[in-house]
Amino acid sequence: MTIDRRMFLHIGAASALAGAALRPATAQMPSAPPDNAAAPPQGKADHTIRISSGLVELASDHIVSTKLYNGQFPGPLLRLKEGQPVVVDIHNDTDTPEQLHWHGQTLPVEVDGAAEEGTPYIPAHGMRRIGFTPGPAGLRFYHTHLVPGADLANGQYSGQVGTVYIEPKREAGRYDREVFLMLKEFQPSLSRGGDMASDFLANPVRVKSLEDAGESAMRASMASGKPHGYEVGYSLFSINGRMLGHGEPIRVKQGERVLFHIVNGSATEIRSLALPGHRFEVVALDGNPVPKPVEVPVLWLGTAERISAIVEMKTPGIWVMGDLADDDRGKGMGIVIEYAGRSGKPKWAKPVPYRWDYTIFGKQDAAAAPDETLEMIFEKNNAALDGFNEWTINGVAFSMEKIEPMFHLRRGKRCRLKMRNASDDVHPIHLHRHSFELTRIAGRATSGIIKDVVMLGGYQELEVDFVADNPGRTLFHCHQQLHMDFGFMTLFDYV
Ligand SMILES: [Cu+2]
Repeated sequence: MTIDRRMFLHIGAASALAGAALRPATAQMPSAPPDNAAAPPQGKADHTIRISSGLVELASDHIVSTKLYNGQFPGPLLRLKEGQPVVVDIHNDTDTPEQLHWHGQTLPVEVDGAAEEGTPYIPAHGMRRIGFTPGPAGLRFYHTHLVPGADLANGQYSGQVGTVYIEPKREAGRYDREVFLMLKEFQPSLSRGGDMASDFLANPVRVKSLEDAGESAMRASMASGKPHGYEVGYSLFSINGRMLGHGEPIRVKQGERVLFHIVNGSATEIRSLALPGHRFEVVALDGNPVPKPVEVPVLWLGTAERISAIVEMKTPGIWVMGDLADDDRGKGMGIVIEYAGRSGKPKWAKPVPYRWDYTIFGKQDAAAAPDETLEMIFEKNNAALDGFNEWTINGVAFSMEKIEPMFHLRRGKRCRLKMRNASDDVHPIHLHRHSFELTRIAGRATSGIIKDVVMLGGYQELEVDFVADNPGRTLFHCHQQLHMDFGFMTLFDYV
């Protein structure tokens, strides 16, 4: 893993604010066709979410002020039942309109929570009542969905993240109890040059044509005197809103099988997680049971990815479950696992080298043939927007003024997205309102793994298939907030 904190350079808040002017206010409302959502019923809501500013006590000496759901971080865990309609009241006590996105659910545009698709805003100092039928089952989450641009106090840089668990009819795997973990950083700042892990994906064979294109674009930008585009770094890290060593430990008994439901709630970061002396049996990715549950020593989660994994507690002691990056773990990204009857200082040990490979959880047979294929190439214009990198899909940076669909879907058809990454960054690619099946990763065919976010490695290729079965505008974007906000987004519509 290449980590270089020396590259890290804080820049002043003034520059950040100056950059904010790059992006228009997010309060505009695109005209969208009316959707198939029925008006929510009257009476008492099943759940109430209140957006307001508040404090998060990450540690007694590290208290941050940010926007929260119901005054807490993470927001309340919402347990829903697959197929059982719910009514949710969302109150916005802040001065700016908000969007609340139900990540990973197959919902209508009216409630999905993306202005670009046509979801109405939750007005400042106002509220929206929404009704929907939850699904698919499994680990989902909810988060704000704005375009903060250079304003690192807003969007998913804030504390507006919460877990949704949609109870399935049958749980994957035998376990004794569930533990939910929300991984999240606070106090973001802009830096030049990143320290993000980028060499952790399996089969890291770069596609020559993509590498040549990306590297020559980068060389040309450097030759013209541009520095590296801004990245975002953080000074505080937490699991379930507490820095390592500052919250309650997870208390376990020897022989217990604990099902961890882990959400990467970061705006921009890719996370790893290991527990010395233990292995994770991955049973679901993004909430969907995998064809082949397999034990691995380390988990990797791109921004917005979720993993459900069972750990058999068979190595008694007091352990740190945490990020592999010493710096991030040292600043809070971890949680203590405490066996009954044991005491002492929590121990950390670096796991064996391991590369993350989605395909080990899938089937080797090829997926069904698609009805149509959409080709996409992702490119970076280094530092092109006042020092921020601009991102394009097929040469187009998404326009927040036009909000135009670029790809057109035919209802009922199986659509393949063939993606090519002409940059050296890892991109957690996300599709709204639909789940997709991984069909080819870095040259290898796979099938049976259903997700809604997937990491595309630097200079690599990726194919996913989905069935166009949820009419209405559908947003597709990189879930790295800084990439999404500066162009890496597009809209699908149905024809
Ligand atoms: Cu990206």
